[in-house]
Amino acid sequence: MPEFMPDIQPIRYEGPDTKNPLAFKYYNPRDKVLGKTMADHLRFAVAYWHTFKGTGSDPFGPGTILRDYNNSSDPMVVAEQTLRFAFEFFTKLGVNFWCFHDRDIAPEATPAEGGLAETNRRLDQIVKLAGKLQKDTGVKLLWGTANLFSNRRYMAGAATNPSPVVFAYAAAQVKKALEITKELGGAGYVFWGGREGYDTLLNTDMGRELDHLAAFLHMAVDYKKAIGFKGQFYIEPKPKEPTKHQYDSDAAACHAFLQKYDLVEHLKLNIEAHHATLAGHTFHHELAYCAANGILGSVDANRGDELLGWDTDQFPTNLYDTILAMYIITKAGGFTTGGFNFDAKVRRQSVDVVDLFHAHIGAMDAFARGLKIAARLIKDKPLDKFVAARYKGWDSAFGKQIEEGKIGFVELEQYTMKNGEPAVQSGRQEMLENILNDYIR
Ligand code: XLS
Ligand code: NI
Ligand code: NI
Repeated sequence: MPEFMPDIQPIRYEGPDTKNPLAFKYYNPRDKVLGKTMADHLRFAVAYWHTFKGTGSDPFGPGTILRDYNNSSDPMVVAEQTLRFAFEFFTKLGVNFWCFHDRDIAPEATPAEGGLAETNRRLDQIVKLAGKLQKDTGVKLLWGTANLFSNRRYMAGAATNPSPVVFAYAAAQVKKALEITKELGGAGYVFWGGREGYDTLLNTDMGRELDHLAAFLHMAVDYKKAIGFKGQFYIEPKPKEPTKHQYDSDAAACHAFLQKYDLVEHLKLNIEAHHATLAGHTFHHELAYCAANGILGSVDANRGDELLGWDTDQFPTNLYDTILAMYIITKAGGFTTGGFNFDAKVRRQSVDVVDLFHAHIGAMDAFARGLKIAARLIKDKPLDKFVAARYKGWDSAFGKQIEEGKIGFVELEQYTMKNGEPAVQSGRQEMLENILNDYIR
């Protein structure tokens, strides 16, 4: 098989002092941090859609990015060439995982070409090749998913569509996506509510749509059991885009939905950094919410732009974000089935293959550096010690009585009458921010 990128050598770790832009400065996969290799902590994955199917198009113009693997008029030849390019990219970059939507890897057939049956046949053909390439390279599938938002049939949603006929089509599509994810040994499967939301409430029965979304997820859980798929299910919060309001708007909204419909034992969350920001939260907040509630599953790593209000899907480079993410994730026990999927795309002017490498190398280094700094914070405990001291009143006999539900308002009133005005204590935010900065070395 001829190489697609003969000029690019496998990316190696060269350490922080290297001036080679095609080398890792911090990500050394075999390096051990807190008793685990960096590769095992970080479980990096490449997102097929942005990295291999992204063309740089925006609302003002078509794509700018031309790739050699797109050089055929036969879409199945393009699909095979894209897959081969992708596995060469994974191998040269040194990532162990990938993620895809069904429609990223194989082109959907029109009704005239044979509809769903032909679409599924095409998928099977590509999945067979993907299985072989996975075996040859050792690269694994972090998660699969279905694209339930691009085709015009899904313009009013998939599981939340006003028509049961569309609901059925979406179910058929997810059934197949689960089968191929299982076949490729996927560690997980993601449900992101593509167009599950509304553009206007004037035409929407919200309560009914939410019931339908839950019914759909229960059917997926049943089918997962039926075929013996062992991967973890995730739901991915996002507040808006493409709809004005998405039902799975943030971690807390997803958690409430999963609890209401008895789904919380079946799905964890896939937190995307910039979806958090779009929801008016920090990435740190969404991860911390999940950790506090035992629903942290996986991460879509990217960032937005503070001056642009839409989903820019840029590669993550902000060290505060990566340090705090690694701090929360590592303290919560680290990933089991999940990992960091770079749900990010290069900018419209970054038209060269080498730009894909720079983007991923920078993001991987940012998380590796974040991991090392977080590990030092975890070992030295400057923040943990402060937090423990701040809450120490709850460790007293009095605090314990409240936490254990042994006393109520009557006793608390008596206590307050006796003890009077509480002493206040500084939150020391500025000192803590300085401590955090001090660890960035
Ligand atoms: C879109 C989502 C999407 C999911 C997978 O904003 O992030 O890429 O991760 O469907
Ligand atoms: Ni996104
Ligand atoms: Ni995503």
